[in-house]
Amino acid sequence: MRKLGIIAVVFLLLGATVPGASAGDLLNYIWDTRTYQHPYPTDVQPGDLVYGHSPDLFNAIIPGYWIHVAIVAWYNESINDWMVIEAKIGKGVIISPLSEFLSRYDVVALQRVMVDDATKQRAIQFAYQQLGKPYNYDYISKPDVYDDKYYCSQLVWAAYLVASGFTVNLDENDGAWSWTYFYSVAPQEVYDDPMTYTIYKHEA
Ligand SMILES: [Ca+2]
Ligand SMILES: [Ca+2]
Repeated sequence: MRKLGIIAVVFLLLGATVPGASAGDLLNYIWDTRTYQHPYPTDVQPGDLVYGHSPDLFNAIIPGYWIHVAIVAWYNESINDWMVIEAKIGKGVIISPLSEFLSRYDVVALQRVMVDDATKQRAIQFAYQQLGKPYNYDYISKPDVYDDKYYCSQLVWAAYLVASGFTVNLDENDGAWSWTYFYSVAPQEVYDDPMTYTIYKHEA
């Protein structure tokens, strides 16, 4: 796992030195051309967290089984799809349809957070307020809650911290050092946190 951490460092340097457009555009091209098939999850609620796993390049970049996480925001009646808010490599904080999100990954999961609905709505609101901010490539330092840039798991972690009045920390090790994740909050750590539980998982 230490090797994966070192790759994360390399990617951090890549993100810091290569013009964001080229590396990000390549990654998004790979995602956009993928069409994994998953049954649409039947039990979805605002505030749920959706995860993706890819078997290849992306798992070398992002340590942990899950390489991405987004927060479910609202149901869009006009396209019959849930909308998720995500901090995406090369794009920053954006809104995406859940069906498009699911199609990028060969394994997907949906989790529920053990808080009340009002807290979930505040978490969604926090994520919404970050729309348009750039992607944060720093997977090493302690992430800021109020930041001018976010990575995927930093966004959902910060959203639930603020929404809960700093009582719900979705980082499994609550910001402690690890050789795999350094001081970051990885998608895997949100998945493993005791305040989240899995309600749907599917492998294409
Ligand atoms: Ca925790
Ligand atoms: Ca952590």
